[in-house]
Parts: sequence; C-alpha cells; structure tokens
Amino acid sequence: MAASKSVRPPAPLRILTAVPLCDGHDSAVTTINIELARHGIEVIYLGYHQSVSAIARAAIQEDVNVVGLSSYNGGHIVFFREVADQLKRSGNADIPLFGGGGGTITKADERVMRRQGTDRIFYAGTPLKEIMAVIQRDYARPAKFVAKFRGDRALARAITLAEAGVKKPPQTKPRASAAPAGKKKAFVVGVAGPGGAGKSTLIDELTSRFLQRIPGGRIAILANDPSHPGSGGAILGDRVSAIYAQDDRVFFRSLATRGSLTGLSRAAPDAIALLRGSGQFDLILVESVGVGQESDPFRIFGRGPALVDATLFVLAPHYGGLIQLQKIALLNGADLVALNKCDHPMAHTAKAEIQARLNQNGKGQTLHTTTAARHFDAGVDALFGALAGIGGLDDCAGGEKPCHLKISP
Ligand code: B12
Ligand SMILES: Nc1nc2c(ncn2[C@@H]2O[C@H](COP(=O)(O)OP(=O)(O)O)[C@@H](O)[C@H]2O)c(=O)[nH]1
Ligand SMILES: [Mg+2]
Repeated sequence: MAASKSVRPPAPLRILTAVPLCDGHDSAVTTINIELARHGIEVIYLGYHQSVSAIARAAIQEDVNVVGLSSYNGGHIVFFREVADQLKRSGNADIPLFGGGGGTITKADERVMRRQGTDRIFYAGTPLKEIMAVIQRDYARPAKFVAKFRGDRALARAITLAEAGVKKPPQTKPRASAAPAGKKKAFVVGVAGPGGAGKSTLIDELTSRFLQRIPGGRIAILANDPSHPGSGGAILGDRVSAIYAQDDRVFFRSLATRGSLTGLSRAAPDAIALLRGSGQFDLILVESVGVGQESDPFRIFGRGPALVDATLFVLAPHYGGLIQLQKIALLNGADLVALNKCDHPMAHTAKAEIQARLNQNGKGQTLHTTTAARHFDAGVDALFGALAGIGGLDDCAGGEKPCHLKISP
C-alpha cells in the first residue's frame, strides 16, 4: 500500500546534555545519552566541567527541546538556577531544564530548584524506561516559527524548521547566497574525511586561529553527524571537541543526517544558505560525517550546484595503503588537503604517499601536515593561513611550514 504523502513523521526531539562546572561524573550522563539515542532522540552532548554560559549558548544555538544536566558534586541549587536565569535573560525561557544526580540532589533541594526554574529531577533508582517515557511525553513538540526569537535563537530556529521540512514564513526564507548590501559575504569551506581523522579537532583549532587573527569576525560551524539507522536517534558529539566554540563570536550547530546518505543532513543546503544570508559570518565551516571513497558531500564534481566555496579533505595516517589512497575521489577535487595526526609514527610514510597522489593530479594542491591534538601547532597555523588566503579573510596567509614529526626510533 502506498504511504500517504501528507503524513510527515514527527521531527526527532533534540536534547542538550552536560555535566556542570567542577564535576567530572560523566558516567551517568553517558548511559543516559546512549539510552536517549536508542529511543530516537537526538542528543547534543556538551561534555563535563561545563559553565553556565557554555550550556545556555549551546541550548540556544542548537535550539533544543530541553536541557538535561547531570550533577553530582554539589552546588546544583545555584548552578541550575543560573542556567535557567541566563536562558530567561536572553529571551529563551521557553527552553526547559531538568536534571539528575543520584543521591546528591535531595527532594528538599528539588523543591527549591523547581521554584527557581528547573522542571524536574530524576532520582536514583528511576528506571531508564520511565525517564524516556517522561521525556517523550513532556518535551516533544512540533517545530514552529516564533516571531519574537532574536539573534542566534532566530537563526537556530530557522535551521530547525529547515531540518523538519516545515514550510517557512517569508521572514525566514533562506536568501540567495550573496549577502545583502552592507553585510558580510561569508567564505564557506566544506571539511570532509574519514571518521576519526580529526576533522572536528582541526575545525576547533582553526576556530582558535580565526578568533585570534580576525578581530571582530564571526565564524559559523555546521557539524553533521550520523543518525542511527534503526532508532533514528543520534549522539551529536562534535561539540565535545569544540573548546573554542565557547565564544559568542562562534555559532555552532549540530545536524543529524536523518537518513540522508550524502554525508550531510538534507537540510544542510538550506542551513548554509541561512547562515550566508544572515550576513553576519566571515567564515562558515561545514563538517561532513565520516565519508567513504566515493563520497562527494559538497557536490564539487558537478552533480548540482556546489554547496561550498572551497573544500578541505582531512586524512589521518591510517588510510590503509596506496591502493586505498587511489580510490578516494575527493582527493582529486579538494582545494586543501590535510594529513592530520602527524604525531603518529606512520605520518612520515603517509606524507610521502599522499604527496605523490596529489602530484599525479597535477593541480598544484598543497598537502598540509597537522597535529590538531596539539595546541599552537605550526601545521595548523599554515593551514589557516592558506585557507584565509583563498577566502580573502585577511592578509595573514602564511606559507606551509613542516610539521614536527615525532618519528619513533
Ligand atoms: C561512580 C562515582 C564516581 C566515579 C565517577 C566516574 C565517572 N566518570 O562518572 C569516580 C570514582 C571517578 C568518582 C570520583 C569522585 N567522586 Co564520586 N561517585 C560516584 C557514585 C558512586 C555513583 C555516581 C554514578 O555514576 N551513578 C550511576 C547513575 C547512572 O545512577 P544515578 O546516579 O542513580 O542516576 C539516576 C538519576 O540520577 C538519573 N540521572 C543522572 N544524571 C542524569 C542526567 C539526565 C540528563 C537524566 C535525564 C537523568 C539523570 O539517571 C539515573 C536513573 O536511575 C556517587 C554516589 C552516588 N550514589 O551518587 C559518588 C559521588 C557522586 N562522588 C562523590 C565524590 C566526593 C567524588 C570525588 C570528589 C571523590 C574524591 N575525593 O576524589 C571524585 C570527584 C570526581 C570529579 N572529577 O568530579 C560524592 C559527592 C558528594 C557530594 N556531592 O557532596 C558521591 C555522592 C559519593 C559520596 N556519597 O560521597 N565518583
Ligand atoms: N594523536 C592525535 N590524535 C588526534 C589528533 N587530532 C585529533 N585526534 C584525536 O582523534 C580522535 C578523533 O578526532 P575527531 O576530531 O573527533 O575526528 P573526526 O571524526 O574526523 O571529526 C579524538 O580522540 C581526537 O582527540 C592529532 O593530531 N593527533
Ligand atoms: Mg567530527
């Protein structure tokens, strides 16, 4: 029987989870995250030791249905109140807050916390099934346009509507890619590469260079992560690596693929257009999910209009040998190629092999060698310089410097 076209499956619920400042108890929230994703929920996990402003900023930019904090080390009465207050002060009091914390948060604490803006506390011994049922019952709601939203929340909601496939009112229609007069014209870079190569870590380090070198500039990051094909849920973990995204000059948004097999969410083209059209960003970095040999997430090979202005392909030394390298289509078209994890002993050989592969292309592609896990890495400096040079971001474009390979004896 043909499925009815008019029935749209409800958009997955999006929840931000985090552990407060000075608290490293992340085992509980990790269990909860997995369970939420198993129940079809998209989880944006911020990590442990997170500040009030980092949590509020992430909740706004991710446009979540609810914030869930896991708190064990005490201080919860003040901390939860501050998160609720910060959301309220920024005009986002509609984002509810709940939490859990084993034996630390008492019933008496909860009564005070409820008066101060916390919705509820899940206590020790509450079955996970019950927690999931309550969350689905009380926090799922259809995405709607809200005229009073301002700033990052308005932008975030427009992206949510694009993700949900909701017809947008005229005010939120993505504008053409050219920025309106007097506004910034963003340089959009697609970042692709196998899962685990260090794309997110590298993006974070590039963000730090941007913040240092482009005073007053604003950067957006669109991080695509896979949805679970069975449950439809997802753990959108790219924000955990995003140390430098804790800055109001950074707009960070996670997108789940929701069944799209291109390496990007189906909403990514609209989201990119919305970010470009906002006229407030100098640089937009779009991270694909971990891509395979035939992937072309940014349409650089002519199947439809290209989504980005330039492409960065990131590899780690474990790509599996020369033959594997030959098969990676994006190495033919990427404007910039980075060999990351140059602290690994295999990096030396990998550098020679990838360089030979790029030489065969005959396009003058430069191979950048980076160690994104290390702050102040000279290879990342050089990569940012090259990127800024192509994008005309400033005059800080530098030459490629060799990375400091730590080759084992
Ligand atoms: C495991 C544990 C540790 C592990 C943490 C491992 C990790 N990576 O998380 C280790 C051994 C490392 C550790 C270290 C410490 N710990 Co400790 N730890 C615990 C312990 C025994 C269990 C916590 C836990 O994970 N439980 C498992 C979860 C799944 O069960 P639950 O808590 O019942 O959770 C339920 C609900 O609360 C809810 N929930 C919880 N979070 C969330 C979040 C969301 C979004 C939702 C929806 C629901 C939800 O879900 C569950 C449903 O049943 C507690 C004691 C306790 N009973 O709470 C002490 C405890 C929290 N630790 C304590 C202390 C003091 C410490 C240390 C300071 C010890 C030290 N001196 O070094 C350090 C601090 C570490 C740090 N960096 O913060 C104290 C805190 C006292 C206080 N608040 O005043 C406690 C209470 C022990 C005690 N009685 O003294 N700890
Ligand atoms: N040794 C080493 N590890 C790195 C480097 N860059 C990233 N990593 C680690 O590699 C893992 C995957 O990184 P991530 O940025 O999430 O990869 P992605 O899947 O490509 O986005 C993380 O544990 C990072 O800390 C690096 O230069 N050297
Ligand atoms: Mg990533």
